[in-house]
Amino acid sequence: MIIERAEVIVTSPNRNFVTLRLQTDEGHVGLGDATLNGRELSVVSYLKDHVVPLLIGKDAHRIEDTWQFLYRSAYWRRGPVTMAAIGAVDMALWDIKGKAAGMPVYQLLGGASRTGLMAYGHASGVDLQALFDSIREHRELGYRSVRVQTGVPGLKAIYGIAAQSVIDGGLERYDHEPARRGAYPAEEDWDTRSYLHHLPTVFEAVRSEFGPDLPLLHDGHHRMTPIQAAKLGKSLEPYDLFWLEDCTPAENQDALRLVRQHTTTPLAIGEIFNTVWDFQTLISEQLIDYVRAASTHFGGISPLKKVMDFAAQYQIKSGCHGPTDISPVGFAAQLHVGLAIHNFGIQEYMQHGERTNATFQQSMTFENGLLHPGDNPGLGVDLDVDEAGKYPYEQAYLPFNRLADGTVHDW
Ligand code: EZ4
Ligand code: CO
Repeated sequence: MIIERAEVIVTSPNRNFVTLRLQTDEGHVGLGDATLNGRELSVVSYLKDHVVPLLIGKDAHRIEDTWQFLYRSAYWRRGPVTMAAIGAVDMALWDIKGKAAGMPVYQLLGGASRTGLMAYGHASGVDLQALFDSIREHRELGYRSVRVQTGVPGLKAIYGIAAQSVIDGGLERYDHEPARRGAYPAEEDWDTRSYLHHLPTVFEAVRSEFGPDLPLLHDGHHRMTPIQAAKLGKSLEPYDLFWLEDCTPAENQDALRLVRQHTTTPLAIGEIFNTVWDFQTLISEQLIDYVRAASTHFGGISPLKKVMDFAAQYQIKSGCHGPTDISPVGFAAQLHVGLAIHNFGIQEYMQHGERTNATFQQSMTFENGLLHPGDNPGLGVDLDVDEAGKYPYEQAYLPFNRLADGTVHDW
């Protein structure tokens, strides 16, 4: 089965998505997600200029060989642009293999290890009242666990509080994400001291309102030093978090060793990691509890399965990154992995907007708090190319942070 055609499709139904569409001589179509939030066109170029020409004429069944060829033959390794491009090829080839076999991808990965994947949603609010309302809304939507993010007194705008923005003249959520359309990133503010004082009071209030059973998560979004993160982990111990995510910037992995020495709050990291090797120390030294890798930014399904098998030896579980800037294709890819592996932990699920769901038809279901990728052959996602054509790319950036004295801080 030969790859005959390869196209890169950019569409912005609610936000920008980059999709690789491969077609074989036997008529099978495979989709791969190559969306890199805020840097989308760099992956389009990497694919169109450097990858697509190498794919035409290749055997579509040779997933591992194609992955290794794209990874090793470039000489320059890793990085989000390269790995998103390779990830899209990998997903598209798994999609094709599933369709050729007449099976959903999870069957090819070993079959289902559970009935569905526990999902958590993003509850947030500028203050406690808004946060409580958001937690209730999420429970009504069927979520059995939630991430908790709130405003911090004295700070105007911070990460993780669902915002609204104007699209086509109407007020609509911009796919629940903080990226903003425009030519320059929005500026937010930050003060770690205020945050460290405030956050334990938020979790205390949430626990007293909602009781001890609801699994609660929190994303530190890379903004603390190791000792600050250790202090936060310790101060949150009475509230029994499911995990504390990205407590320190991802570059310095030694930081996690220090945090680990001080707290039993479970740690999750890796949404901006690109390869299995980025997790080598964190997994083998048991410095984390959950692997946050996303199929899209991690080189696809093949390496995600490998890192999770490695993690399984240390009782470390999955917690794949599932924001709306992962397209329905990338999201489906990690649902298939999550359903198949033994060491599944939890799946982040933010939910795409209506136009996104109309552009990408999905066999996925969300029932009783559990996600399932569906049983359509392949990944179970179809891209409506005409619909996609209605929504051209729009420049959008993630925000950045400045401290009160003007210093740029991690966002
Ligand atoms: O900020 O996906 O856990 N989720 C996150 C996300 C990231 C965005 C960046 O594109 O941290 O909201
Ligand atoms: Co995160």
